[in-house]
Amino acid sequence: MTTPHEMHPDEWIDPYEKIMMVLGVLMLTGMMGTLLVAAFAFGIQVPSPEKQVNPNTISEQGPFSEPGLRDLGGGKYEAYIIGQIWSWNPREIRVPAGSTVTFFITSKDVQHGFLLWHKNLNAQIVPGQVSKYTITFDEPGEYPYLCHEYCGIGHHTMSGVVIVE
Ligand SMILES: [Cu+2]
Repeated sequence: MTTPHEMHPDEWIDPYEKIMMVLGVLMLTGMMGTLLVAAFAFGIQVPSPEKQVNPNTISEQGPFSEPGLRDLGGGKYEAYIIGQIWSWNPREIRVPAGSTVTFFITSKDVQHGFLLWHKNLNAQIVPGQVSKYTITFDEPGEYPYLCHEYCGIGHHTMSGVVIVE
């Protein structure tokens, strides 16, 4: 029977284990490379918060004290939306077809999720942070928005709608 100190160093690691180690390092390197190329060559980055607000005072001061739509002219709008248990304020937004709406969304209490149907808008809504997204609505119709982050017993009632006329 051979004892470890009699083995040649090449035999200390099982060949299959050696293959798995090499594969593991290759995969990690490949994935890290993909991540770096996506982040720096294609500029795909995690969205950073637009700005920070104090959830305790948003109802009294700042743009969230009057949630809703602002008409900037030329088909451009801003929508200030507050998530709170268990509703969105406002529940309805109306814009003409062809409008570009920049959404500023924050939460008054716990973490919510903002999902806008038929559009590529899916955001975490974190108290104290403002999430900002710009969406163009070319097609008339109804675009419901709802909470997709479980926030308590009335979570399923947390919905609203963008009506494009
Ligand atoms: Cu919810």
